[in-house]
Amino acid sequence: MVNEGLRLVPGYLSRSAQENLVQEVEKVAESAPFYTPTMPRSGRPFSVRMTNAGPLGWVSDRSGYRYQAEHPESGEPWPGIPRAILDIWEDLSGFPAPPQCCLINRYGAANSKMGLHRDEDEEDFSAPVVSVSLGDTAVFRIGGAERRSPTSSFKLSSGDVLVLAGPSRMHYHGIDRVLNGTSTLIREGGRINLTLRRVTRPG
Ligand code: MD3
Ligand code: FE
Repeated sequence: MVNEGLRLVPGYLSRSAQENLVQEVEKVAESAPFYTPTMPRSGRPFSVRMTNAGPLGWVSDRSGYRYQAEHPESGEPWPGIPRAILDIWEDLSGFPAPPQCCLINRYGAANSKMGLHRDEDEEDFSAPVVSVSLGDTAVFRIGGAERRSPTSSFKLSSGDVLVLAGPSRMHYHGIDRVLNGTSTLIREGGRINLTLRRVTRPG
């Protein structure tokens, strides 16, 4: 089966739940502002801005990709993962421990994308990844275990949740583009993605 373990839950979040999550993201960003990560080695800026909640945040700079407990610009610990986000993980992940990282990706109204990659900076891959889409619709692409594996693409709309368990957890994926003006959820336009992950080995 192609993308075994992938489960898309369209329309999982009501409009009011989505509005609440945008408010929660704004609160997180008050203590941990969005920043522009840069690519390892080249230092080229990402087109997506990022922040995190939870004990470990995913960051990228010239030195590489890694998880760390502090915001890279302020040096402050990341804020806790909001209850409403933990609830989504509890309902859909099927995993007995809470997420350690909530990466928050902010796609602006123009030309933000994310190239094909694997989520492989974690120590432990046994837990699923849970992804929540808010705001403008994204064209999402997913392939297989190798970069050259065939890919397929589908749209992720505001309120959709994607659960990546089993083999799909390690599959290549990316965001080809964001379709401007497809949602009224975010006043300034664009898209927010929440990616929930376990990072360290259990025990
Ligand atoms: C498939 N984020 O932050 S979400 C990322 O929309 C990331 O911002 C994208 O990929 C975004 O790493 C894609 C959907 C997603 C997230 C994690 C996955 C798909 C995935 C992990 C494994 C396979
Ligand atoms: Fe990813």
